[in-house]
Amino acid sequence: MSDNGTLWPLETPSQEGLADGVVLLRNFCGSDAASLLQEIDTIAAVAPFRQLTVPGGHTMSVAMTNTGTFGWTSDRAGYRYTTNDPLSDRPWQPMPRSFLALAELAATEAGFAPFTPNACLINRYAVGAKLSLHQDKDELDYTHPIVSVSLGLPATFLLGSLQRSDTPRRIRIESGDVMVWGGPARLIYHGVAPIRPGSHPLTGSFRINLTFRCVMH
Ligand code: MD6
Ligand code: FE
Repeated sequence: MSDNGTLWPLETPSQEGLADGVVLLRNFCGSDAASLLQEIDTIAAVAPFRQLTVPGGHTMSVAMTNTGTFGWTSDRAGYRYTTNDPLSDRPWQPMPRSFLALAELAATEAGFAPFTPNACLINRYAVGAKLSLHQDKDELDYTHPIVSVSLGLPATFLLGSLQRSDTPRRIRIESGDVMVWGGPARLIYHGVAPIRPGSHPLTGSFRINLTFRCVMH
């Protein structure tokens, strides 16, 4: 099955090295998009998307939920991984096999095998939502890569460097694209520019991003 509507050009899978340790797999999972989104609906029915508060006190524009042994969360006390959803105090739901298989395959394709994630952060962006420049550094073990899957509305990904002050490169990311990120790039600054208005055949006015991580335990 294809997620290709008339307005959405069909791209052949291809691989781009964006920086040392950053590989973009274009349209790697376009044909899985509908079934991935169905799994996400099932997950969000139990662990709903929520806009978290950061330690500084502001509310994130991106709404989040998780699947896997660990889930990322934030509140006034800080950022951390938890085994239970703070909203329900029940464990996050097990990661669907299809998610695990996709993450493993993408990591292998990018040269980061073996990779067995135990956390999947699910981000939902409405139009205007953004993610400020940050490093992913709550995982404790940086030998593992991160696999990032984009679905729905396109985004401008901000790809920085190890120094926050460097101006990030702007990279257009579309539904089905998978970015794999590790080794020398594991701690680079990155973010997502405000999502532009639009409509995608599978997600309407949203962008969804999955980031698969291996959290130390
Ligand atoms: C997003 N992604 O694309 C947010 N982090 O919605 C991330 O913050 C991210 O895509 C680390 C590695 C890849 C990513
Ligand atoms: Fe990140």
